[in-house]
Amino acid sequence: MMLDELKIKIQAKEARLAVIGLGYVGFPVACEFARLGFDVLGVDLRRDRVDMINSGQSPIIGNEPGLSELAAEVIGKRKFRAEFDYEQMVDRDVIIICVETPVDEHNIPRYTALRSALNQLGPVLKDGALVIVESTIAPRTMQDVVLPNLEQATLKRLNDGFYLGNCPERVMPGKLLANIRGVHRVVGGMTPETAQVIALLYRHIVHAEIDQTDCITAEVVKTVENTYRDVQIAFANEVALICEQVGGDVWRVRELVNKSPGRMMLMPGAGVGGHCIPKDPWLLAYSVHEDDVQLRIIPAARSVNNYMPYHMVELIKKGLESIGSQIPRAKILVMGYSYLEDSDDSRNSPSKVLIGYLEDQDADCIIHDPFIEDYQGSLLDKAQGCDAAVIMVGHTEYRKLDLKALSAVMKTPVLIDGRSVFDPATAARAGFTYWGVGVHPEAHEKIQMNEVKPIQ
Ligand code: SAJ
Repeated sequence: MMLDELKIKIQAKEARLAVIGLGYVGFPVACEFARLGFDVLGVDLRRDRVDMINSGQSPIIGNEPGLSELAAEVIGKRKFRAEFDYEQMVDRDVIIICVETPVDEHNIPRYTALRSALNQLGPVLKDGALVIVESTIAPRTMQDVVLPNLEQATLKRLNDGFYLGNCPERVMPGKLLANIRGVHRVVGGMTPETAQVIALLYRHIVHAEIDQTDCITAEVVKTVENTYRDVQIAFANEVALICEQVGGDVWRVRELVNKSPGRMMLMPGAGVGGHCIPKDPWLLAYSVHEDDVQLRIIPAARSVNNYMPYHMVELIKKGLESIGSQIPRAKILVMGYSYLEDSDDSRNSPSKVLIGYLEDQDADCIIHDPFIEDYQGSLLDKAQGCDAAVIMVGHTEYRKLDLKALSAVMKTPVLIDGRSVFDPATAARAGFTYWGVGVHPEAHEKIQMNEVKPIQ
C-alpha cells in the first residue's frame, strides 16, 4: 500500500489500527482511537491484562477520570479488542508501539521489550503499513535500533515495504485521557510525508498543536523536556540544602525569587520519582559518547535528586537527636508511598529508598498512604506510639490533618516535612519538633518576621 492510500484510509477512519503494549500509554490511546471510530486491536504479552480488557475492564489502576467508562464503551461496541498473539495483526494498516523502555542499573536502555515487539511484528507486518513509536527512547534510537530491527524482521525496506515515525507520549498518571486530548504533540517521520500522515492520524484525538519534524528531533524534544524538569528540580533541592545551612526558609526564598521576572524555581522536596523524570535524563545522556560530549549538569542533577531521600534520613536523625533519641529501633511513621501527591503510582518512589535506608539502620517503619491499598487505614492509628513522622508525599489528606491530634498519639512528636505540607510555626504550635527540607532549624522565629504585613 502506498502512503497516499494510507492517508485516505486514515482520513476516512477506515485504517485498521493496532497498539502494542496496553499500559499507561497504550491502553488509553487505543481506547481514544476506538472512541473516534477506528477499529483498534490491542496486543499485550500479559494474558491476564488481555483477558481483563476483553471483559470490558481497564487494566490501569488508580483514579483515571473517564477511562473505565470509555473502555467499557469501546470494548462493548467491539471497536477495540485485545489479543496476545501477534499473528492477529496481519491486517493492520497502522501499528503504534507503546512498550516500556527502562534503563538498567548502569542507566543503559537495553530496549528488550522494544526489540521483542519489533521482532515479533516484522513477520506479520502488512505490506506498506505505518509503524509509529510512542515509547520514550534515546535520540537516534529510531535510526539505529528501530529501523534496522524492522528491516531485518520484515525483510522489507523503509519507505517501500513499510513507513516509520515516532510520536512520543506525553501522558501523566491521573490525567491519561486529558493529556492525550489536550497536550501538544511532536510527530517525527523518517520522511516529511510520513510525518504528515502521522499528524493526520493524531489530529483525530489531539485537540492541541501537532508539530511535524524528523525522528531525531522528536526523540530529543521528549527526552530534553523531562531532563529539563529534572535539572530544575535539582536546582531547587540544592537551594534548599543551602538554606538549611545558612538560614532562611527555601519556600519563602522560592516565593520571592519567582517574583523576579523570568524566574520560575520549582519545588524542592523529598526526592524525584515516577516512570519519566528519573529515567529520561539517562536516555538523553545515552545518545552521546563521553569522548565526544562530557555531560556534567545532567548527571549532577540526577545525583542531587537521588540524594534527597537520604537527606530525609539525615533530617530524621537530627530531629530524633534533638530530643535525645536516635534512629535504631525507632518507630517511624512514613506518610506517603506513591511518587506523586494524590496518586497511587509508586514507581521509583523516593519513599521506597527512604524505607530501605531506615530499615538498614534498624528502624521500624510504619507506612501510610491513602491511595495505596496495602498502606491505607487510619493515620492516627498508625501513628500510635511513633517516635517520628516523616512526610514524603504531599497528599491532600495530609494537608488537612489535625496536627494536635497527631502529636497526641505519638510517643515523641517529631515531624520531618519533605514537601512543605506544614509551616514550622503551625507545627511548633501543635507541639511538634519540626524539621523540614530547606528550612533552617532557627528559621522558625524568622518565619514569624516574614508574616509581618508588607509596607504598602
Ligand atoms: N517533583 C519535585 N519538585 C517539583 C516537581 C516534581 O520534587 O517541583 C517530584 C514529584 O514529587 C515526583 C517527581 O518529581 O516525585 C515527578 O513529578 P512530576 O510532576 O514531574 O510528574 P511526572 O513524573 O508524572 O511527570 C510527567 C512528565 N510528563 C511526561 O513525561 C509526558 C513531565 O514532563 C510533566 O512536566 C509532568 O508529568 C506534569 O506535571 O505534567
